[in-house]
Amino acid sequence: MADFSIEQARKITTSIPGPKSNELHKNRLEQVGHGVGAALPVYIEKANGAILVDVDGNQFIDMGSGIGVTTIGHTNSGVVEAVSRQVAELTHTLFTVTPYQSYVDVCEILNRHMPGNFVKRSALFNSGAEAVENAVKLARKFTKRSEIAVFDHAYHGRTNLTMAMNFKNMPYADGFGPFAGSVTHLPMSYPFRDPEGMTGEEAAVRAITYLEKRIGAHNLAALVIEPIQGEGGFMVPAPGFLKALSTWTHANGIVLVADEVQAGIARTGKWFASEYEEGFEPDLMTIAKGIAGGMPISAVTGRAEIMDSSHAGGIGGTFGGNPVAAAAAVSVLKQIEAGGVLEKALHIESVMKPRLLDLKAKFAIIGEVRGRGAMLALEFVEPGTLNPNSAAVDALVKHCHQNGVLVLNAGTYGNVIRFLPSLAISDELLHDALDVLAEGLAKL
Ligand code: PLZ
Repeated sequence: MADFSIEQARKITTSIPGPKSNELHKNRLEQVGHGVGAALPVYIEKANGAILVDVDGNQFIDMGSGIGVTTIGHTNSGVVEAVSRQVAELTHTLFTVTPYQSYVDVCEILNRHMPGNFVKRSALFNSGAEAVENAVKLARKFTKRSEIAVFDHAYHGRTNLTMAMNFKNMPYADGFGPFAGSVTHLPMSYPFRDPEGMTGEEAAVRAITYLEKRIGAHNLAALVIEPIQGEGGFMVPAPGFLKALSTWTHANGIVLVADEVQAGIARTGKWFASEYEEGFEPDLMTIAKGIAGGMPISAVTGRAEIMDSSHAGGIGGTFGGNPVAAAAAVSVLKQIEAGGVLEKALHIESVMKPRLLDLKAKFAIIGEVRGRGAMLALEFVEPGTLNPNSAAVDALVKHCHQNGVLVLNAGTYGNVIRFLPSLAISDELLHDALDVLAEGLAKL
């Protein structure tokens, strides 16, 4: 991660967005459907490491990585080389027509690293939502049951089934119904907002009791959970919660699906966020985002008997595991295997957490600092209460953007700022980004 083609520094020389971005945005609004949003309409021309360069020449510190995608850094040289080589050799066959080796290589590496002492297999797709859809298909086929359960504050995608699995109506579902049925929403372990002192086991009993009364364990095909919630606001469940759910699903023949789309692939300092809780043993994992340095590819990895439960031809898609995306994924996964990447995520936590805690001590609107590795967040409240403070988040995000730090909001109440920096980021850039945030807090 040492050589950078773009100076790793923040540089703002125009108003934000700059004049060229404004010009492009005017045209975009005429050409692109308005349902496609834009958190910060600066038009990006190139990127490298942890820096984005816009068409006006401004340089932003990227604290979002395209929502946790360019985890090993923008235009990582290994990924660039693998993609360039692959694109000149073979771009498509459709793996289910005539196969190629790189698809199998991606599966083999994921199988090797998914936790759990059982035989694993994988299948590849294009997006996180598609992986979630396929995990549910396989769980239903395997169990011959129809019902699935998800958690409050969850996010699983934008397809019809995954819209029904998300928690928030706005912006994901409003007006887009009718929705898929057989989806039950359960209370999540949310330590900051749960009754004081509630343990993970107690939070699990709350969810399980609801499910047993409302649906019946024997009707349940799958329980789908993000081991650390992403869009919902980086909630890390109370210790014991994930393990208790795991014990219960396994005792009742329910397929446990860990949605690792946002928290997985080195982001939290382990291959998978699920590994943080001993005794939490997912049967299937959905994997996407950070797997291929920005190329679109996703996976379902899990127990061989569940992965094999579909008849041949039941699982697939034209572009799933495309050769170019697969080549990028092999490069990323091999770089993680080579060492140093997981350690870097933990190092980022060791730099950022103390500073975020320091800000919490100074500013009463910060209710909680949470997350793991390079997946950290601040939840904002009205001082002395649990009332969500989304106005503070809006103002702070704007301040950061104006000053060349790309941060993202999150949370059911829009009151969370999340940090998903690239693991190629230097300590200097992290401190610089946090200085800008601190300045914004002082100004509020
Ligand atoms: N599961 C846990 O975080 C995607 C959404 C961006 P896709 N999260 C970012 C947006 O506004 O559309 C996500 C996730 C978890 C599934 C998904 C869906 O992944 O690749 O966006 O389909």
